[in-house]
Amino acid sequence: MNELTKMAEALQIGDDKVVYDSTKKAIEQGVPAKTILDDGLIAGMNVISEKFRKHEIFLPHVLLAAKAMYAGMDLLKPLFIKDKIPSRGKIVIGTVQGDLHDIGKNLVGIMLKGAGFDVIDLGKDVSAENFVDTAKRENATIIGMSALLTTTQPVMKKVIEKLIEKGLNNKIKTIVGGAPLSSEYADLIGADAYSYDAANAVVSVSKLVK
Ligand code: B1M
Repeated sequence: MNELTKMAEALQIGDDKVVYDSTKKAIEQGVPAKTILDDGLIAGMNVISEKFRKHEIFLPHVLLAAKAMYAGMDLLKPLFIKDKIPSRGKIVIGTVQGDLHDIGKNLVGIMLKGAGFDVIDLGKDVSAENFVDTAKRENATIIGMSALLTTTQPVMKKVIEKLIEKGLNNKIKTIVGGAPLSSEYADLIGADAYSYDAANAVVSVSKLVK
């Protein structure tokens, strides 16, 4: 069994020790970080997502899988982030209020940092006020919001409404993402960009800062 398959299977049973070891081995074998992420960690999490959706597994199982995912992501992080790149712009990111899913948002942050953006990560459960106030205070030109729940998506609209209310919508652009979102939804709420994954978020943010 190769390290990527081993990693994906270990992630599914929440074995963070094996995920850590096989991520380390794959890096040592020269497997590209993006391949380890996509074909190892995300592949494992996709199986968890499907089983959770079908009610074949329950929340504690998903929590263990998330912990195992982080064991691998922590090793990959430095490989995506290169030192001393001049800043290409400042972006405030976070998972919206009421939502505790942060794996995807963290990946977006890692990729943006790796591409030379200055990233202020507000974490999860971030209120509309916090997004807008921080972006204003820090002179950020972009707010990036993540939502994984259909019930928390509307917070993104609140952020955009606040920017308009404060006359900041021309200065601060918004990008949204997360599994339940679509470009149609992004258009509907007036977001400036939508991205379906972390690599694409870098492309979209690069366009927004131009
Ligand atoms: Co939850 N969960 N969860 N969960 N969870 C989902 C989202 C769900 C779809 C599962 C399902 O039922 N099939 C479902 C939502 C249904 C819905 O709203 N329609 C769900 C539910 C219901 C819940 C709870 C309500 C369960 C409960 O309590 N009964 C609860 C809610 C808690 C809360 O937030 N208030 C809950 C809890 C949890 C855990 C805590 C156990 C855990 C999260 C741990 C953590 O994040 N630290 C968890 C997990 C892991 C999942 C699934 C299985 C996997 C999510 C994940 O990390 N994927 C998820 C199933 C699914 O998404 N299909 C599910 C891997 C990650 C790399 O992908 O986050 O999609 P993703 O990010 C991608 C892209 O979406 C995109 O790029 C990323 C990387 O490529 N992207 C952006 C994300 N943000 C972006 C921002 C951008 C651009 C791109 O620009 C700024």
